[in-house]
Amino acid sequence: MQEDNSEAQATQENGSSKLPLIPIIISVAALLVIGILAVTLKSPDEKSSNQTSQTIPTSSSEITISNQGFTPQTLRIKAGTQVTWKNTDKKPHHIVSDPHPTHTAYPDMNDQEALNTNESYAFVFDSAGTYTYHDHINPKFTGTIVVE
Ligand SMILES: [Cu+2]
Repeated sequence: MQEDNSEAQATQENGSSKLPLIPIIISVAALLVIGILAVTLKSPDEKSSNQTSQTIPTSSSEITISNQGFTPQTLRIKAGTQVTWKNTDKKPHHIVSDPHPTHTAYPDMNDQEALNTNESYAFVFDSAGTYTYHDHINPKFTGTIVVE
């Protein structure tokens, strides 16, 4: 007898609880649709903000190396500028930070190997400061980059 009563109560509870489920399912489905729409609409913005947060240079500047040395010898740039050294000489040149021969002042900007003819090396200067460098193969060739 008691079992019958509990079953009846259970079915009643189930029956009565099924009715409010429908509006809940509808509202959850609506929230899901809104959420999916929000994500799909937001995703282009997130992609573009990710791109700007990467170390993409704001501008670029080129220095040439010839048998006369670096041109320009002193370069003024704003932080975030990418500097590209291009070797226009017949002989190789190796871009490294001062001092010679340890290159410890700004090791991040040291090129790993020398540039042969028409090869180039690029480095982005993110922080303000005065950076002096030289050609490790011919240390008389020196240059300065002033980052503002
Ligand atoms: Cu050196």
